[in-house]
Amino acid sequence: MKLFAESALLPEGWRRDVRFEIAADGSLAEVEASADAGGATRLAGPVLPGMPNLHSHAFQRAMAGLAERPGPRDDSFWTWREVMYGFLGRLDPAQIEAIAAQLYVEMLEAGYTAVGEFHYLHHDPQGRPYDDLAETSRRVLAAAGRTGIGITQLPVLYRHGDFGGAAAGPAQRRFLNNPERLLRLVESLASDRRDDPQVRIGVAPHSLRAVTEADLIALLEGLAGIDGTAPVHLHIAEQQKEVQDCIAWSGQRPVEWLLSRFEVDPRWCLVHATHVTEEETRRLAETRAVAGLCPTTEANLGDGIFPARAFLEAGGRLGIGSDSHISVSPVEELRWLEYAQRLTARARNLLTREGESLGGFLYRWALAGGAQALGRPIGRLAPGCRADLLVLDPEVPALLGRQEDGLLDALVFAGNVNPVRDVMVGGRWRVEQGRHRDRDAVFESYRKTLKSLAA
Ligand code: NGQ
Ligand code: ZN
Repeated sequence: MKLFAESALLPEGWRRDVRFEIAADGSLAEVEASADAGGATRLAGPVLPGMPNLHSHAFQRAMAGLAERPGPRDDSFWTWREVMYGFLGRLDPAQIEAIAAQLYVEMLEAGYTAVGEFHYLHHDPQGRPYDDLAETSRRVLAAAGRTGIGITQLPVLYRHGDFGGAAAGPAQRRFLNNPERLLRLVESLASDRRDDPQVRIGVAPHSLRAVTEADLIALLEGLAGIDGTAPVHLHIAEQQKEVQDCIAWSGQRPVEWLLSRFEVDPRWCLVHATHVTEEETRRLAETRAVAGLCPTTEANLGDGIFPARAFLEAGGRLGIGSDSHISVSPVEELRWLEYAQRLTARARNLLTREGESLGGFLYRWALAGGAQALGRPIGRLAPGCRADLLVLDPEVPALLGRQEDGLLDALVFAGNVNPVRDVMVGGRWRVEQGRHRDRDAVFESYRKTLKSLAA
């Protein structure tokens, strides 16, 4: 297949008259700028690489908005978590798949072409493993396959309820595995999907609350025997209480604890490293691991504000995720990353250098960090990478007359009416004129699922 764009964002910058040649395996075979259209299909507007969404708990899409009324006590992350636990206690595998498919349709229409699924809902409501240990993992992969989004699935190791190996509570029993059993699950998925260019399997120790040092060592050692370069994600230092509890237990802060014991490298992604000191910020940047930020969820849960400016100045890498899916929009994540900094510093244009486009900078930065964290050849319109691209509608009022990085500034700061027109993932069109091809059918199963959950 050959495509032609009048304007496209390539790794070397914006280029005009770009011809893309797509190989049968869904990767880009050739990308040529200042080319002739020849017989190539002309795209309807400017082209961007699709955005990776590096952090998702798919099932939470169906509870978005259900925890927005004050309860009898002060509400917090921890009271939200109780609501979330109550919600997930009833989900069955078919419902998990239907919710994930709905979410992935929404992600694709919003311009996310790959997702990092931090998957921990492994067992039945009583905590018994399904006959197939990977039952729910496969359901989520099926939802990704059906909708077409690329996926890095990160089966979660969750073993304990708090720091120091405290016992998990009854609401957490659906999550629990030991390293050996989780590794069996990972190995089975990884061997099934070895030749699927749309899927990568990694691991996710849930948080330092949910695994001990010995668990983490066993997990990483086992993973080395399955896939030595697989991504490793974990939640870290999201809440102040979590930091205080970590200090009480170990004398160290979470990021400090991790960096002093493990060789954190570029295949790691530390999600919501909200509460970090200046020194932790600098040391984390030096590891070249990705800081996974989910600004709309972090705002919704009252987490706090990651020191993104200091982190970027120290050479840090970051990417975005929609996490709880209170919002499914790369525009909103990128915008709130900057806005939180503006509101605390009471200043403007903070996350980039003099003269540089902020929208352009944020979009490129999240492409690179997201691709690194998901461990797949994505985020770049270059030969050998997946053909994951977005065609913007040039007739949307907010983008009218804007070009190149000016277009990205308008997109990130004023793109409230979604201007994503067509979306290709792995060489296949999944969204056309703003609609996912299976939108209606996927929505019907989602409607049934919500109805049965309400009953
Ligand atoms: C999660 N979500 O695993 O879904 C977590 C909350 C926890 C976010 N951190 C539960 N946003 O961290 O214990
Ligand atoms: Zn999370």
